[in-house]
Amino acid sequence: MSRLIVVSNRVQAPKGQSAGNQGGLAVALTAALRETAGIWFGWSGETIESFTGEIDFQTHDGVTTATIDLEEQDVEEYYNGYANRTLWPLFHYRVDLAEYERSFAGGYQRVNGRFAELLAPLIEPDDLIWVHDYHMIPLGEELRRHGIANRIGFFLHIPWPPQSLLMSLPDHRELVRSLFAYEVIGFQTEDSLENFRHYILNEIGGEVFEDGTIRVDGRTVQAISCPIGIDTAQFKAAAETGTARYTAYRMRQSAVGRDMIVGVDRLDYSKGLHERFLGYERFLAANPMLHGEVFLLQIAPPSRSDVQSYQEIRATLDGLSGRINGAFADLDWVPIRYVNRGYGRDQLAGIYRSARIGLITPLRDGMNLVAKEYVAAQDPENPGVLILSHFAGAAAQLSDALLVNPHSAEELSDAIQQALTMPRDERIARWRKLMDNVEREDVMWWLNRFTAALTGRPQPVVTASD
Ligand code: GDG
Repeated sequence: MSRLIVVSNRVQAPKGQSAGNQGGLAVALTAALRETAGIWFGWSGETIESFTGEIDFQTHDGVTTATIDLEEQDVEEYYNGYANRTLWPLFHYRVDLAEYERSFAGGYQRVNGRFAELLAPLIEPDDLIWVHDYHMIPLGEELRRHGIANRIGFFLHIPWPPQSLLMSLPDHRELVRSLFAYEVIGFQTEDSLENFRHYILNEIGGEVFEDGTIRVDGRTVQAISCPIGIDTAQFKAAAETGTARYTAYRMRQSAVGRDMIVGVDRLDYSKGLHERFLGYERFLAANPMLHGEVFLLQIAPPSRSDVQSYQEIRATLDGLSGRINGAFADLDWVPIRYVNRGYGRDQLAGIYRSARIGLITPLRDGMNLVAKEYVAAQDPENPGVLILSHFAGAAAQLSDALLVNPHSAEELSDAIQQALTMPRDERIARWRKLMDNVEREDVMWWLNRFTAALTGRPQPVVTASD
């Protein structure tokens, strides 16, 4: 079996982290790395004064990680710059927030070059290389420059935007052309794949074939839609742990007789938190008899706080939650509990399970794993209701949720009302269909589907018993 080399901006199998605290992606990738004695390569998250090119190798639990430190200018231009101030907003359809600076593009290319230079000598002829996400689009091409002829795959975790938006990116053609150094390109949804195909046909005159292959300038890739899942069995089990039960008990104690609505999102403008609060405000205004009967718990750990648009969304949400609480709260009731911190996975599972509604309303999202986790954590006898944005990649699989347009406060308000009054039979029927998908198309299904395309063989890299 070929050794797997995973490359991503950050390595998500940090030293000494217990398996129970890892996200599903890290669990699945580390299982595949362990099975094939592979390596996970990426940035350590540390900044140093000047780049040394040293690689820190660590082996924990049969998994080897190889991390490098970056210098401050790299982090500013590549990570805070091109990745998070240019590509992230643009790929989430926020051209208004995208910043185009040549120095960002230069830093992005430089860091991808550094990754390739340090990674290339570690690669053996039979290795399969799997590159993750928008930070690393040109890495495949950089590796080819170092003579790497292995099969290399790329998976994009975020949406691929329509051609008309992508064209606002200076050098968009070069960026897209660099993808043709890969053998396989994976997208979260058919929608993203279709946007990509459309761009290729209309912007650079490539050829798109029925079997999913695409040819540009004589180079061929296989482009697939391959939606990521969660480690459903692990999450289901997490919801049954003592920690989860105790957390659920604490939630009930703190809100006796009240229905909880929960949202869990990194503090990011793409997650639609502003619009969600406005929808909830509309619901409160329209339903005075339900005041005191329901509350919204919004967990939003801050992220990317060096980037100005993230500082702005944080300030906006501080103001909005304060305004809504000021207008509607009573002596013994606060309508929004807005929490800027993270919780452990088991606690999170307990919170999901005690919530009557999962309110997940991104304006754009590659997939949205929280929606799947909410489903996996429910009590089969008395499940809650998932309200999900049409614009989350997950909506394509989770069509039995209450699907909403997050831009419409009225639609959000109506959906909350419908969810609160939904009969138990309907909740169970909807949940079963949702859970059926979350169990079937889990993270191992995703991993095996992608690696099967990459190897060109249908055998799974990781088997069910791992
Ligand atoms: C990108 C794409 C795509 C959140 N708060 C806590 C916590 N989390 C965990 C959730 C979930 C993960 O973080 C967030 O994943 P999402 O999918 O919701 O969103 P992004 O971070 O934007 O991820 C996205 C994903 O990549 C995978 O391809 O689905 O579309 O944007 O697992 O549970 N975990 C813990 N405490 C928290 O407070 N332990």
